[in-house]
Amino acid sequence: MDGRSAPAMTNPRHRFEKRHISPPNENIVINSPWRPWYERYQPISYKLCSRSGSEQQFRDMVTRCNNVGVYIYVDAVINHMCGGGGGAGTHSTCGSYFNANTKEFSGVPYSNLDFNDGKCRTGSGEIENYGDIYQVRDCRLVGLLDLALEKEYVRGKIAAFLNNLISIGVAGFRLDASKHMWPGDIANILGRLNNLNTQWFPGGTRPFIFQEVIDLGGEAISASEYYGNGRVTEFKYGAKLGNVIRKWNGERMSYLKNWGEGWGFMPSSRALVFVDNHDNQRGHGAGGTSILTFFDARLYKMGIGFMLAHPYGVTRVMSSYRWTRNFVNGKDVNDWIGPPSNSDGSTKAVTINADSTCGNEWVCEHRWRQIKNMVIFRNTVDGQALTNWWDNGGNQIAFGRGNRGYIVFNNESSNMDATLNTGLPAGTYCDVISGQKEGTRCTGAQITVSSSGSARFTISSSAEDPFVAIHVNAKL
Ligand code: QV4
Ligand code: CA
Repeated sequence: MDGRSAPAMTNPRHRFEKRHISPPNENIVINSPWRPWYERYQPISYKLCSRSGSEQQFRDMVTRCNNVGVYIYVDAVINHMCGGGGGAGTHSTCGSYFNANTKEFSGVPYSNLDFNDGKCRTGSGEIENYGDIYQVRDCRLVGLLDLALEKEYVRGKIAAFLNNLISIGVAGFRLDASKHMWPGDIANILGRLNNLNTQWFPGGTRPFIFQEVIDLGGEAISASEYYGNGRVTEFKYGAKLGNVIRKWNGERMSYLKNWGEGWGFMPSSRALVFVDNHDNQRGHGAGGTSILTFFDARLYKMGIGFMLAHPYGVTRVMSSYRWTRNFVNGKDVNDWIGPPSNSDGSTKAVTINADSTCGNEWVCEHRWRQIKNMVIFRNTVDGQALTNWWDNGGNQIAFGRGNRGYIVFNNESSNMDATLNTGLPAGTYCDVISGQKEGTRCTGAQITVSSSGSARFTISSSAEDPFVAIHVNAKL
């Protein structure tokens, strides 16, 4: 959604940063009476103008980001156009005419020949049963007009859209609603894509692809059907990690010892993982109430800290805006609220305050010191195996990443005082959670690693953040 991104890395030593952005193409404008965030998941054409700005502004952003090594990944909504109830007119972000009743989208153009309604066999035309793979792929997802992706014409239009983005300089795509597309149709479209723009990427570089498939088990469609096309979202990750950190269902952090495939997740080499996403942070999509978000900041930082320290998967950090939740019978009836916006409907700028937090109601989780520093930790330990696991059988755990980094959590209601084998070279390290290394000093806690590699960790159960992380790039 608006502003969603992968984390910022401030350390120039790091190779690059990735940033996942909201759908940039033309979408329906829904005034009901205020504009919901989810209108961006209802395409009207593949022109590049949205609440986030014009095509020129988009090109300018991609160019400026690429020039400083911040690569852009576009959320590509190619399964469908707007909802069948979307009406007719030019209430669209670039003003293209469309008619949802006759399935005419003049900005592409698509006509009624380009949709799946003839193929869908349900009475309502909607997906009624997720146990039927034909319904899931050929019927309408929540009323959204389902594109006939087996058609040469439709494939060509989508490939042209994605290739236009590649030529502008984007580095890859999240394929929205991939479960609702046949893996073979996705493969065909991907086969038409150009290599990345050589102004910024080495010749022959393919776009990075990750497919949104919600597979919590128990459905007819499995994530594994999509491995051949690229990475796949692993939704079990955030749902289960939320239970562990919240200590629900008898879960404890010590059970994380075999986190990953040992928990029934897809192979690490296939997985794209996250603690929360733009859907499940507000009760859409999958995961339910266990999902950790910025609203539970203390637990959230622990969850993100664990994810970024652990070697499993390609990780993604959420970046959000604040809204006021209003739970009615367990459901947030404000789950539709769109991004901070100006009176003309455009999205408010992400301003940066003097203390480096964000203004205008942007949460900017990726700028939180603990999260930003854990991204640096992840880059520092990249390629190292998980080593020196320790736990107390309950909710105190610790592990290292070879001789590059070490992290310790105390999620108990009692204080922790333990001397642990870190595997790190002897020396004094800055804890990058309570502070960080600045010049020749630590702004937060300091940890001393002995010549044998051991160090004493004392973590109060009431600490602002009950975890400590050290790595070789934060050594004095
Ligand atoms: C409603 C009724 C329909 C009816 C229709 C009539 O529910 O039964 O036919 O009106 O027009 C919005 C409304 C939804 C409305 C629909 C069509 O919330 O009530 O249907 O528009 O008008 C996001 C939101 C949806 C939103 C959609 C389009 O989450 O609420 O629907 O955008 O604006 C499954 C999928 C998975 C999906 C997840 C949410 O397998 O793919 O649900 N996740 C992705 C995105 C998500 C997005 C979509 C897919 C669709 O991450 O953000 O949905 O692009 O698990
Ligand atoms: Ca479909």
